[in-house]
Amino acid sequence: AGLLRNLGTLLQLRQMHLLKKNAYINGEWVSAQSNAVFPVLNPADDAVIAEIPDMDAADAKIAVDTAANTFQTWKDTTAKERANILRRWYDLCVKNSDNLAEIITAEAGKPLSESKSEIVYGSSFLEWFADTARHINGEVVPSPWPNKMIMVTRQPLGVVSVITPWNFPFAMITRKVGALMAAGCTCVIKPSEDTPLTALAAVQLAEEAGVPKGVINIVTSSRKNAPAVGKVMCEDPSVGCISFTGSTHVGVLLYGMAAKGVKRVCLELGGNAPFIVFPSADISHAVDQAMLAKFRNNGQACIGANRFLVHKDVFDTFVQAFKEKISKNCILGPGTKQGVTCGPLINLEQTKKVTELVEQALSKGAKALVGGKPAAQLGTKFYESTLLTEVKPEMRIYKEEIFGPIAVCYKFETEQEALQVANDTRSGLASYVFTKDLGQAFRMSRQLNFGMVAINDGILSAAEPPFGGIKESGIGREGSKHGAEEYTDLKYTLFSGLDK
Ligand code: TXE
Repeated sequence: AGLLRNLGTLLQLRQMHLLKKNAYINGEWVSAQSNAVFPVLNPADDAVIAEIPDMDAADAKIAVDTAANTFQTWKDTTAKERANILRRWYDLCVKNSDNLAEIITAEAGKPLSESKSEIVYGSSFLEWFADTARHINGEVVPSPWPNKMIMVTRQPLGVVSVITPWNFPFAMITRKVGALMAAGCTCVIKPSEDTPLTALAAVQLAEEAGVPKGVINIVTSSRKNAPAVGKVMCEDPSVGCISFTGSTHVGVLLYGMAAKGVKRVCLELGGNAPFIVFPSADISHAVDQAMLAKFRNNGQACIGANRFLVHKDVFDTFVQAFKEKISKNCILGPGTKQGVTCGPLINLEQTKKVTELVEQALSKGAKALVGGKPAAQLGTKFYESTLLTEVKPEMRIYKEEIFGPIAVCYKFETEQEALQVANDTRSGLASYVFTKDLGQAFRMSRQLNFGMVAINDGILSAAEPPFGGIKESGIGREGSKHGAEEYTDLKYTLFSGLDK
């Protein structure tokens, strides 16, 4: 019954060829060597959408070897060739955006409108890195010695192992693969077990765009096999870099394995973003932005606002307006349904985590002004959009990345207190500040210990700025002119004696 129900969803796809059910190695759509498969579920109704290869270490090794062999020729392509391929891939993603969006919604659960936005956002990295490819420049440095020349060039790192999460299953692939291809690297991707179909569809379009076989390889695996696949992807000597987006826990594990081979890492891990509202702020604007910063993708975003710190003078006004907006605008349901703004959570583990965090907070005195429990009548993975007040720093929900539709509010009295509370976390990814006081905005920008600070805005990711965090939120930057450089090493060549 489950399969039939989902066939209904997927038949809306105009391009059925984008629905791939095999992994992709050396330009071939392949099964696992063991022939094992695992199911991909629709989180809205728990139905099986597809069964795809459950690969293990042996398959990962083949993929890494393929990427290593292909690197020998790919590294010598011109920047212009790589730029043209990326541009064609970008064009195809835009052309197929409706189909790609349907696949995202089927396996990630987000509303179709959000899936479409993700395609626009994710594709923008391919366009950006098509341009960037031709600007990864070296330099010639004045030499301290007469008649000698110092040349500095940027060399691609080789094979990049790409491990991605389920929350932005398309954009996390394009942001990494666009950058590493621009730099001249090849890759093996292990997409999340929850959302492999989007990754496979994106790579089908890469093939159509003319990406040569072996440049991009995809190893699909269940959660059970992820550690074995991950070990090969981190420890094989021909891998030059591990690029990971996911939990801090797994990031630390991969970093440890990379350390054994002294490999480069690019880690984009969890956040605990403060959203600070000062008395001078335009409160109605702040509430609109809070809705975006909190409820986009149902709270499952690493830059999602995790703690709302609101000045005592505007606390009641902000909370009241926020409560009204949540009650009115958060419409729960399957992502395919017209008018739905909040889909299910991705899986049972995430639903359990959110449920426990809220239960613990309520039991210790927090108050739910809206929501506060699972929306079990809709399915096993739905949770009510929730607003909590009376939250204390000792509660887990205050300290941990919630990754769900729970807005947690805390009242502060002084700028100093807001800063101290905001910085009191081991994470350092995104932060948000609402104020009309320019001096205050400047002080916040300087003193907030986060990789990204948005002043009077609730959305800050794009292809142009450098995306990334400090402290336990990660290492390295994605997007921007720096994103492709992450996948290069500087090489210094000294020219001497050539004038003799
Ligand atoms: O992440 P995992 P999960 C945070 C968020 C969330 C929590 C747990 O707080 O609640 O992490 O989510 C692969 N070797 N973020 O469990 O486990 C896994 O298969 C190799 C923040 O989904 O880190 C998937 O492809 N790979 C975040 C990827 O790691 C392994 C996005 C991410 O899964 C592996 C997601 C192993 N041993 C969660 N174990 C963000 N920064 O946006 C797991 N994986």
